[in-house]
Amino acid sequence: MRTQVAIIGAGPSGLLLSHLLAADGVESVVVETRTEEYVAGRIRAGILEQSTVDLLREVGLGDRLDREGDPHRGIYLQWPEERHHLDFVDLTGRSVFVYGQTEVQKDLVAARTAAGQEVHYGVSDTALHDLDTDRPSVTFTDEHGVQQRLEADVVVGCDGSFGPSREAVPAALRRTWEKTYPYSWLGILADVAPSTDELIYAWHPDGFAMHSMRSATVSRLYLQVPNDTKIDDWSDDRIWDALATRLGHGQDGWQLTPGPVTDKSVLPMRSFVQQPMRHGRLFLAGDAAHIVPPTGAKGLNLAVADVALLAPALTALLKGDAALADSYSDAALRRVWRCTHFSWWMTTMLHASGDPFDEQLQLAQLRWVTSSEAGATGLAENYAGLPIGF
Ligand code: FAS
Ligand code: PHB
Repeated sequence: MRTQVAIIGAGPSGLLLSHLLAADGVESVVVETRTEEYVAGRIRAGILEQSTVDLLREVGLGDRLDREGDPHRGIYLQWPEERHHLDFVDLTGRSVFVYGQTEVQKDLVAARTAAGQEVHYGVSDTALHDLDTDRPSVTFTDEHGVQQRLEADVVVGCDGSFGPSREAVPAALRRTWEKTYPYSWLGILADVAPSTDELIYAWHPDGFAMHSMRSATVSRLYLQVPNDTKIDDWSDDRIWDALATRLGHGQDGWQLTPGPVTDKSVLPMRSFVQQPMRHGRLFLAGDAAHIVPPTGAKGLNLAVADVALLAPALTALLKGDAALADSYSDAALRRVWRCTHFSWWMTTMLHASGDPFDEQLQLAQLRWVTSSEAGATGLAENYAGLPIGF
């Protein structure tokens, strides 16, 4: 098999990259270890920043987003007895959209299927070869158990945090940074109308809580829990009680309305960055190169920003102009580190650490960000998203 660009991973970065390349007349083949249904069903991100929404609209993927997405002007920051709204539109002229990653994935799969994109699902033994030559290739066992070799001009690792691509960069040439946070998120989906019009990020001495949503009838909420939490130790009632306490049920007449929990899971929190995001004819994009704690709603948006930079770089490279490809890693990492810092900042500001000194710093920071236009603008600028070319 031969193509121009071999893409490993059919998550949002892999499929969006294939879509952007096709728009430039560049052919690609995608290989994916899971089934199409499994990838589409993973419950993950919920917030699209302005740049992501703008890009999806530009490339013909914004119709359902505009019909079913929920534009939000900002968020609420809260601590006991206080809740303050930050209006991103007033502060920066940019907004965000609530539109789940599962919906983005469905739109991507529909568009790529309609375009006849070649995607091999259910592969195994994926391996990368000859990346430092101009004839790289990917080998894999296809879903029928047949050994395949996909020859390409370029290989792109869009294979997330557990794929083989990031370690295909020689250890002597790669540098990684990693931070594991001393807490995790317990996330639930519930068939109940959200009790808030926009997201609530709540600091509480018992631990962080967040009220998000997926639609007018489905809520998405999170609780800070210890790292070794067993999901079976958290009954639905215990989850709703903790959410009510931490989100301020009864405060100024506000009520949290519980409902049937349809999904619950524990998500570890970590920051990870690998550089460079390129080695020879291998390029990395999305979670293959970086992981952020979800407190800043950046994971999916960073993946989109990577491929928005990478697609024109590869198109030019395949036409003989290597300038954008040569600058891709440094350009992408500027945004990666900005978003890594913002995600760390939101996480350490909002999660209880048990340290009384930390607690005072966190409350002082929350009071400043909600009372100073400069502080609020700094948060809004990062949360609602920087221009793609930042
Ligand atoms: P993905 O991980 O989505 O996709 C990589 C794909 O590569 C997968 O489909 C995988 O099966 C495939 N793959 C792996 N190894 C392979 C191999 N050997 N061969 C072939 N294919 C292979 N972000 C937020 O902004 N907000 C959130 O609330 C949030 N929650 C999250 C919850 C979880 C449990 C996880 C894991 C992530 C969450 N994220 C969240 C981040 C998430 O949204 C990612 O940023 C986003 O999925 C990145 O997309 P990709 O880079 O395409 O990686
Ligand atoms: C979500 O709705 O899943 C969500 C929203 C904002 C975040 C993280 C997750 O920061």
